[in-house]
Amino acid sequence: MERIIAAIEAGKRKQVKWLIEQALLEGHDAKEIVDLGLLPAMESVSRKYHSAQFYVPEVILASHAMTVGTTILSDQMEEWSGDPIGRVVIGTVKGDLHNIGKNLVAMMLRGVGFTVYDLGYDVDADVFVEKAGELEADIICMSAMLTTTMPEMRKVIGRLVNLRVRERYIVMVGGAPVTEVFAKRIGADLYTRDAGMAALAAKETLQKRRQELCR
Ligand code: B12
Repeated sequence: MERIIAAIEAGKRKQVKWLIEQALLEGHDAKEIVDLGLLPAMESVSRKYHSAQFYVPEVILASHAMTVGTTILSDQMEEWSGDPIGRVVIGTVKGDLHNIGKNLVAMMLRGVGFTVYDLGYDVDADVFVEKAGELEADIICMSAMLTTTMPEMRKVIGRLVNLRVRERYIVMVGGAPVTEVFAKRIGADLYTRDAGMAALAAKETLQKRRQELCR
């Protein structure tokens, strides 16, 4: 795991790919590699960026190496054999290009059995609403990493309310500047601090909602 962390920090994409493939061959599972390799690597990159040891070019290289890792591990997690437990539409809100955290949330959701439609980053409020309708999603997940883009989340919820379809969806929000208080204030249903908790909370909340509808 230390070598994976070092390779991500150094932005060495080929090495990251090779090391993750080796780790999988040695029997480590995808979640373990995320928890002990990918997440600590990005935490370390964030710290180094914060303390000016890293600048934007190094962060971009590390992000690309991280994406190599999440792509390989997503493929692993997609090997879900049971019926999907629900549908999720996920994206990073308009004006925001940060997608590492969002990718991790998508991966974890797939890991617990959701079918996930990833809309990418810089996603317009109308696209969230249209795609959720088109794909008959159960959950809309929004990620924001900039304080300036957080209001986009409120905008999406506003659109759902105006179209009278708000009750159809569980709206889940997250990202480093997002808080429980903010989530409540904008009328979201769910907030969690990290990707692992997001997947479990999404599953639990959807199951609860279905049980309530059956009563
Ligand atoms: C990597 C990075 C970049 C990369 C992004 C690459 C990419 N492909 O994503 C690049 C270099 C492109 C970039 C650009 C910019 N960035 Co930047 N970036 C970062 C950095 C260093 C790390 C972010 C990250 O990936 N963290 C790791 C992931 C795993 O964590 P995470 O995203 O928080 O996700 C976790 C949780 O939040 C949660 N989660 C995330 N999404 C969701 C969604 C749901 C539904 C749920 C439930 C949970 C959840 O789960 C995840 C995993 O557990 C942060 C610093 C920091 N300390 O966070 C700055 C940071 C976010 N950037 C910042 C800024 C200002 C910018 C720029 C404006 C330029 C600049 N001056 O640096 C541009 C903006 C571009 C744009 N329009 O978006 C600021 C934001 C300040 C603010 N509060 O608004 C930060 C905080 C740095 C700082 N201290 O100044 N950045």
